[in-house]
Amino acid sequence: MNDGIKSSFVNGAFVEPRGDEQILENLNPSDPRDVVDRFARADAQLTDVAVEAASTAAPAWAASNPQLRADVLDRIGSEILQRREELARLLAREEGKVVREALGEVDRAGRSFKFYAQEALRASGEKYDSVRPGVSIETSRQPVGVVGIISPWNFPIAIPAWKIAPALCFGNCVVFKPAELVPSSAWALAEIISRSGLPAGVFNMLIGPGRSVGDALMRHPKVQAISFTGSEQTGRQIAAIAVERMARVQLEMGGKNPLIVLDDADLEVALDVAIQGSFFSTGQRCTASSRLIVTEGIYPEFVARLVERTRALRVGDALDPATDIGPVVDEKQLEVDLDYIRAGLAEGAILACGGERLVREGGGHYLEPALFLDVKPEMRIYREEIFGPVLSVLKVRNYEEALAAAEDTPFGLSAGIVTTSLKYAEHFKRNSSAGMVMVNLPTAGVDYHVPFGGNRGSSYGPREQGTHAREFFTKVKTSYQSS
Ligand code: UN1
Repeated sequence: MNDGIKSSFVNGAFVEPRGDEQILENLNPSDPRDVVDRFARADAQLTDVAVEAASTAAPAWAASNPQLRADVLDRIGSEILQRREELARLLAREEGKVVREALGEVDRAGRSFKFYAQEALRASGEKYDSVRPGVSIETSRQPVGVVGIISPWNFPIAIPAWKIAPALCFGNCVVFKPAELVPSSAWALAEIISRSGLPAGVFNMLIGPGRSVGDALMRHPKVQAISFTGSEQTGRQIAAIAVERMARVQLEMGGKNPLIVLDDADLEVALDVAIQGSFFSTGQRCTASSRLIVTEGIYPEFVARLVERTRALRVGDALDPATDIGPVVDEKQLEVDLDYIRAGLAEGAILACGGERLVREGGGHYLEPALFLDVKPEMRIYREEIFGPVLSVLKVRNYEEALAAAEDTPFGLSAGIVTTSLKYAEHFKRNSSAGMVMVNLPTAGVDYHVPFGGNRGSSYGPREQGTHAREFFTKVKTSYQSS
C-alpha cells in the first residue's frame, strides 16, 4: 500500500492505488483531528471492473459445494468474534457510537456470518405430486447472480454483514459499497473476507462516492439485484432505476417510530425503554423511537422523570467508558439536527431540555439530547425523520387515541408500547401496521436471526435477516418431470 493509503478490494486483491485518485479521509467524529484512515477512492471505471469480476466468478460460485460456503462463512464469523474488542474500538472511533454499543454491533455481525454458515446447509427445495398422472414436480432455489450491496454509515459492520453473509450463503457474488463516512470497518471486514478461502471475484468492495460508484453499481446491467439501506430519498431513486431495468431490489429506509406509554406502564421500564430507544446510538437508527405517545394519567410523572433522565445522559467521546451518548456522525448531520430543533421551537413546541451544541476541545460534533413537549401531530419534528437525538412527546387521552396517533405516519418500520395490560399488548401487536412491534422493549435493537423490515415508506421488497433473507437472495425454479 502507498503511504498507508487503503483501497478497494476487487477480484481477489486490494487494488494498488495509481496515485491520481481522490483521497478520502476518514475522520473521528468525537475528535476530527484524529484521521482514522486514508483511502484511494474508487470510480465508475473500477466499479465496472468489480462487476465484471463478480460476473465471471458467478457460475462457479453458484455451483459451489455448500460445505465450502458454510466453512468460509464460519471462518469469517469466527474471526470477527475473536477480534471483537479491536473492531468495536475502530467502529466507535469512525462512527461515534460508544464502545459498549459497538461491541454489540460487532457481535451481531459475527453471529450473522455464523447463522448463514448453517443456513448454507439447510434444505431449500420441495417436492410435489403433479395433478397429472406420472408427473412429479420439484421446486429449487437458485442464486440471483451478482448482488450490489449499498450500506449506510450508522451500522458500519452489522448491516454489511447481514447483507453480505446471506448473499454469499445462497451462492451469489457481491459488489459491496459501504458509506463513505465509515470505510474503515468495511475495509477490516473485507480484509477478513479476503483470507476466508473465497474464490477471486466472489466478493468485491468499492470505497467511493455514491454519485459515481453507487450510481454505476445500480445501473450496471450485470448487477441482478440491489440491497440498500439508507435514506428514503436515495431509496426511491434506486427503486426507479432498478425497476426500469428489472433488477431485484430490497430497500431499508427511514422510520419515525412511535413508542406508546400507557397509564398502566411500569414507570421504570417505560423510562429505560424510552431513553434507550430514543437517544442511544445518538438517535441515529432507523429504528429509533422519535415519537413518544403518552396517555394523560401517567404523563406528568413520566415526563418529569424523563427530563431528569435525559439531562443526566453524559455526552462525550465514544471511546470514553463514562460516555452514554457519543457525537453526531458529522457536521452536516449536526446541522440537520439543529435545523429541526429550530423548526420545533418556531412551530411552538416546548424544548424541555437539551438541544444545544456542545463545544469541546478537538471539535467533535456533540449535541445535547433534545426533548420536546407540547408537540402537535402536524409539526415537522413529529412527522419527519430527523436521525438524531431529538425526541417529541405527544399527550393523548387513552389507548385508542394513542394507537391512532402511532399509525399517523408515512413510515412503518418499528412501533413500541409499554404496558402491563395483556389486552392492550395483544391488541397493539395485532393492529399496529409497523413491520416490527415491541412490547415493553425499545423500538431499536433487534435480533440477528429473525426477519427485519417495515412497511410503507420504511421498506420495499422482501425482508432481510434470518431464514427470510432467502426470498431476496434466491430465485425459485419449478421443474416438472414425467416418469
Ligand atoms: C437495530 O435497531 O438494531 O439503519 C437495527 C438502521 C436499521 C438497523 C437498526 N436498518 O438503523
